[in-house]
Amino acid sequence: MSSHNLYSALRASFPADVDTVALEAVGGDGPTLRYTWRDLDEATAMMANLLASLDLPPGSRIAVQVEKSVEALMLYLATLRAGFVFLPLNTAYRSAEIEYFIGNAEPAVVVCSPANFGWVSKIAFNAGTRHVFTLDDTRQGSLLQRAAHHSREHRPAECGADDLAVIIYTSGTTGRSKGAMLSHGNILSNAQVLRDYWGWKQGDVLIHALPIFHVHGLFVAIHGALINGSPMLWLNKFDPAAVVRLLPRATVFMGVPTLYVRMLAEPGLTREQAAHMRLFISGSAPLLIETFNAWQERTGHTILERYGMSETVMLTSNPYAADARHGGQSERRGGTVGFPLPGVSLKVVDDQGQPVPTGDIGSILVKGPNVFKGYWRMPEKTAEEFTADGYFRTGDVGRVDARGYVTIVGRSKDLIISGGYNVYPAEIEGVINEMAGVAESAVVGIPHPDFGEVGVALVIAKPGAAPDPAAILTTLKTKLANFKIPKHCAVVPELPRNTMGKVQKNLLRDAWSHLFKA
Ligand code: MLC
Ligand code: AMP
Repeated sequence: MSSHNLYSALRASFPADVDTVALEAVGGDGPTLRYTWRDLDEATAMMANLLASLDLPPGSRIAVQVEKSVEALMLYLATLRAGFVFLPLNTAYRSAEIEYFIGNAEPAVVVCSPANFGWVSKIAFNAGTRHVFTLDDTRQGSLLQRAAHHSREHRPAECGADDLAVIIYTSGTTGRSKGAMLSHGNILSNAQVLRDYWGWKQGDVLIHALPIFHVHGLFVAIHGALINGSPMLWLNKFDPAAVVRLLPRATVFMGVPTLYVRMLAEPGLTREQAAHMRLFISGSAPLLIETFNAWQERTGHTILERYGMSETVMLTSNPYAADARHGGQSERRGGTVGFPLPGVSLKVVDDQGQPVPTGDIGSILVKGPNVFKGYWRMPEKTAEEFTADGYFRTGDVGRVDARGYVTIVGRSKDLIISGGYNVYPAEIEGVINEMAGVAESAVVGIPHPDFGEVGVALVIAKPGAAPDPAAILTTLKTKLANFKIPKHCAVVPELPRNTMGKVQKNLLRDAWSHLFKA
């Protein structure tokens, strides 16, 4: 039986009339394109049949680094449908990063943009990948050409709830990225909980403006709409003015805080323009209370903030309506991430792993059907991140107040979240430290009005050397994804250290925190 195949569950929620519009691709330079539910079903069948025809071993990974498009979404759904494992890759990743992911995941199939075929296929074939297809955001490339020869009918593969559906790479505090393994059951259970908790209903229309290579855009947004049979207004790239223009035709919007900050800069964002909307959701990074308040004032809507991560999908959410589990509280409280979602068990513990008193700060641990199956081929790392009683260590630091609201106050992991993307200082420091004339470096996150937080690189020169900060940033750009590049670099005489000799990043953050203050 195929009842645990995530695609089957989504397909079962399509509206009865499959000839209505499921996706309207708007914006950009191209024409507006409309895709019906039938298009979605048939195109994913054709792609799933193509994948099935390749005679791949069970559990094969399909690694995908392509620009956002409806066809890229179809490829994701087709991979689920065919029972293979989808591996999305940020389009910003450069060759060294892609080489690592492909080498580590050993995908059977790689799909890349036609423009990158030369270098990506070389990496893939060297790593033993048998098939490399191309797809761009204007429906060109070998993937669609090949899929066109396949049947529009396809029976979803039989899957168990614990079978792998997706691997999402998350960077590590030390060492290389880890592939978080999510099962059909992990993702589906979370989608069902969110459908109920956020009150999805008939008539909802989602504006989809996030990238689809991370949890927020790929799971929370897409599954939210599909599992409710709701159409999406689809933007391949976020454009604040375009989103504001679409508000009267939509009911739900999801964004990282930077998207809200940019929309607030649009004069067209008014109470009238947002009157048709039912729900604005924010997550992936802390939403500043100023943004929360400004949004309320401008639009009359209270943003609902939620919290999650790649390893767990969504964990907590402010209430959409009265939450009976919490005395019927319905307030969306700015600065908090709300209550643990139904089915999620969350505790805050001290350094000994003991629960702290209500309101005290500690490490956040979680358990639930949404929590992942472990890191790809890293059993020791997986074991380290789980407690003996099966809780996953999020690396986030927070508290739960007497009313049950969770607040994230910081992170124990050395992580910068910039515009909703995670940046690990250790990775950037490693690349800078290899450069000529550099003795050592420290990368810290400081406040930024647009991205929330950005990296600053502080570099110690080798004796007699004078490395050029601008050249350091230029070299970094050739090696790392653009969102990881620090927004400022300075050569400094020394780095503050504690008695153990460890660099005191908190002091550096304080010293540089005013750099981008408005
Ligand atoms: C782009 N740049 C960034 C950046 N995005 N720098 C830091 N942080 C970012 N997030 C770089 C660009 O390459 C460019 O550099 C310069 O900054 C200005 O770019 P821009 O034109 O302003 O950026 P834009 O293309 O408009 O992208 C900004 C953005 C995008 C906010 C739309 O970053 C975005 O879509 N963020 C969403 C990320 C997301 O979906 N996260 C969810 C993760 S899931 P240069 O040098 O080229 O000028 C997760 C779990 C959960 O966290 O809970 O949801
Ligand atoms: P990722 O590894 O990309 O999935 O990022 C997950 C991390 O993003 C979490 O561990 C948190 O640190 C952070 N995060 C997600 N949502 C929120 C939020 N609403 N507020 C603060 N931090 C968040």
